Amino acid sequence: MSQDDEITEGHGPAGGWGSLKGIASVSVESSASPTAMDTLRRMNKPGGFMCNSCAWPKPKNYSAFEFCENGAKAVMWELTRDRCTPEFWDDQTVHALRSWTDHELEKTGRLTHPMRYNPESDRYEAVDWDTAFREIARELNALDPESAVFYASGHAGLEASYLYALMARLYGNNNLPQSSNMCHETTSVGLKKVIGSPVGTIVWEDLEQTDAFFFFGQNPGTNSPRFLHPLKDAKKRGAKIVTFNPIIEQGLVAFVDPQSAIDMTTGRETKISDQYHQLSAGGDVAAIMGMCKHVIDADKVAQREGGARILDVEFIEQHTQGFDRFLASVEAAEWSDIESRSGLSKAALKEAADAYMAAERVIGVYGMGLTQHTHGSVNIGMLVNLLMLRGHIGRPGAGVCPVRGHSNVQGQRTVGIAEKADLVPMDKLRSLFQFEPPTKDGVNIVEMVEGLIDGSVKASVCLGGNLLRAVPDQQRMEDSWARQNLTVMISTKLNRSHLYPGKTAYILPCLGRAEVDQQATGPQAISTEDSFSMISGSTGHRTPASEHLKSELAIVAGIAKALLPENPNVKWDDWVGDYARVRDLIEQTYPDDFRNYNQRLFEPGGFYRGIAAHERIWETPEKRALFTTPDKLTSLGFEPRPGRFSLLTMRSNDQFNTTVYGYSDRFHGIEGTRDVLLMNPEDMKQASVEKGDVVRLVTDLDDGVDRRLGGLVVTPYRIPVGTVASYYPECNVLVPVSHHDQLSKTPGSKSVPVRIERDG
Ligand SMILES: Nc1nc2c(c(=O)[nH]1)N[C@H]1C(S)=C(S)[C@@H](COP(=O)(O)OP(=O)(O)OC[C@H]3O[C@@H](n4cnc5c(=O)[nH]c(N)nc54)[C@H](O)[C@@H]3O)O[C@H]1N2
Ligand SMILES: Nc1nc2c(c(=O)[nH]1)N[C@H]1C(S)=C(S)[C@@H](COP(=O)(O)OP(=O)(O)OC[C@H]3O[C@@H](n4cnc5c(=O)[nH]c(N)nc54)[C@H](O)[C@@H]3O)O[C@H]1N2
Ligand SMILES: [Mo]
Repeated sequence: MSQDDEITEGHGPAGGWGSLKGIASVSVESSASPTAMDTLRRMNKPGGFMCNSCAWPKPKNYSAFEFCENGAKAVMWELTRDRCTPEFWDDQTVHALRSWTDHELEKTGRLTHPMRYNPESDRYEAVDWDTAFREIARELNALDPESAVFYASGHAGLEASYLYALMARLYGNNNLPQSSNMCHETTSVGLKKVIGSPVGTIVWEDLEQTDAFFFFGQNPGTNSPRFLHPLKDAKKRGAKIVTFNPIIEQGLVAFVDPQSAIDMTTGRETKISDQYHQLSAGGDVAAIMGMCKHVIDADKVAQREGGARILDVEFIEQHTQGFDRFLASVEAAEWSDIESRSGLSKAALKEAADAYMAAERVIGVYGMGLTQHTHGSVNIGMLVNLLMLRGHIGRPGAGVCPVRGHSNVQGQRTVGIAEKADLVPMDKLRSLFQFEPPTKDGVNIVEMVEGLIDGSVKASVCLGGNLLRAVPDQQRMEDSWARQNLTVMISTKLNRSHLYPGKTAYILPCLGRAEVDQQATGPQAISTEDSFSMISGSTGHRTPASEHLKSELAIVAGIAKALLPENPNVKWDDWVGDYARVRDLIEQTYPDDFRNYNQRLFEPGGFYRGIAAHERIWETPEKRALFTTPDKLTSLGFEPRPGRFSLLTMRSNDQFNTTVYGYSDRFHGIEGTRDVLLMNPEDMKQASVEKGDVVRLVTDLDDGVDRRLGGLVVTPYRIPVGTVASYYPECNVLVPVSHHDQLSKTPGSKSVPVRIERDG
């Protein structure tokens, strides 16, 4: 290979000095306040505030620095001294700002005033809160309630989220889509279907007892770095880690603990993965099928030779259904299909199966690599099949661990932000608030996008997020979004969604998680639920970024009070004055989950909501856990053909979703740009492109819509043949809204069929 064909690679372990440099550079880039470090020390501890980044749990025995590179960046970003004030608009128009990058938009700093769009000047202008609430209410009341949507992005706490959902239902719809519709909805639907639980089954103690972690498409180094600490401890105990991922993720290769003085000064690394299997995107069904085939074969040998059974026969008999059919499909699967669909050899899968069989207790971890496919639910069913062969659900040290995204994304679902009416205890709402809750299901994100395109969605209220940038078919969305009668964005920073204002458009700036939330009865706490279903209180200590900010809860209540008729059982002012009263309502609505909510708010590590499948109680219609039989060995929704590649949209370690902190993705070895296309050198030959060529991707789907993204620089990379990768959110113009998981409608962002063309 010539010098020019050199493969780009990630460098350095996760953690270590690289993470401190990463934090330092965001600190400079964001102009974070000099006292930001004091704030970081209070993070994720009782009495402090809960990280506003990801949903990884907080241990009971917290350390002095209970934060990670990712969380520190998110906090620094929020604690910037930069402000996007009304004067910012003196020199800018909305249309001119469309040429700015996401990074430049957010770097304008924290929003300081409620702002209303003026179409004549093409600018946002400051407005007072009462006017904003009144006009938003007027616009919403002029519509059929079915045409308004209330989105939430997983940032807001349980109290504001409960009231947000209540407001939508009092107004008259269940149109409450959430960011998890683009994320772990596959879990909410697919995992629930097979084990009766829409969330993971493990708790913190299980991490300390397990013998093996199997990682399928989750990247802790970038997306949940605090996970690396229990992984390091597990490795010390001799536990094994086996990873399936098309891309080499540095955090799954090695870790230097930034909290350990010895590790830092000596550079001592903990090797994370014992086995790293670079499968093709969408290859998990086949890979797991191959492992199951090895396990079943080994069990047959054991039976023949009179040895101990490999399968947990008792568990399978007592707790599951569908095993015989699944067994038949394992026996029928051909190794040639398994190898070609997974991109892995029979021998590699034997190695993985051996590690699986050697472990008494196994945890299956997964993330977007399983959920964001056309057959993402099939992926999850397969992982559960594998775990159940040896009874690895609902016993110590074993279980299934979906790693959730936003800090309260799981909790928002728990307290009623749900578009599906049957997930909400409507009888409780009816008796508490004396109204008739809507019974019709609302829209999820895919249906919302379809509704925006066909014009049936006429108003959107967004509690957090940058929805326009996060959804599939982004280009088609931009025009449709701006056709709405009303857009309301409750935000902390300026983002692209603000630049496509509806006929009436508001940006409502809210407090950040680290800031003091002062109300009539004093400073308020909020609460969040993490990936392990632990609920923790959070109290901000910082002076708010502007005196004009309101809390998310106060903004929701402000809109609701203006919007809805008087109801003696609905006391918006009292609830804003004292959030403990909202927690009482949550407890009354969900008594099993939130028993003694206010008393338990600050228990170290949080209090446990309880998950039935953890106790081997299966809340499926069959009252059993289900083995599922896949109808094909791939989670892709398309077949290979010459010139067609499978595009995986990825995250850099310098971004939080649509928030781009900077352009240094050291874990992937990409510096100074995000406009890259990662390709296997073999594929480069096939496509007749060379390193440095500028290409465009065109979505390879015949539905009459032209989807293309140019300006991408070809970068040779260690990635399986047939799979190419580029960054999210830039690639969202390429993801067709119709390309989603069949069961849950989660967009298939990890496997988009594309062609490669020369650009320019
Ligand atoms: N720093 C940072 N932290 C974050 C976020 C962020 O953007 N930045 N986002 C937050 C949110 S909302 C979420 S949902 C989580 C997301 O966290 P993750 O679930 O980790 O999501 P991704 O990084 O999108 O993808 C995970 C991994 O899947 C792999 N993958 C892709 N396709 C396949 C496949 O077909 N099979 C397998 N086995 N693997 C595949 C990718 O290479 C990648 O390593 O992180 C949260 N935390
Ligand atoms: N192609 C592709 N598309 C994807 C994905 C992918 O992997 N590939 N991932 C999907 C996933 S997993 C998700 S979760 C979505 C995420 O998509 P979004 O919901 O858009 O992501 P956020 O990070 O919530 O959005 C960032 C904005 O939230 C606002 N914000 C930040 N903090 C707060 C706060 O405390 N309160 C309020 N009210 N606002 C705040 C800021 O204004 C900021 O601009 O994108 C999805 N889209
Ligand atoms: Mo997410």
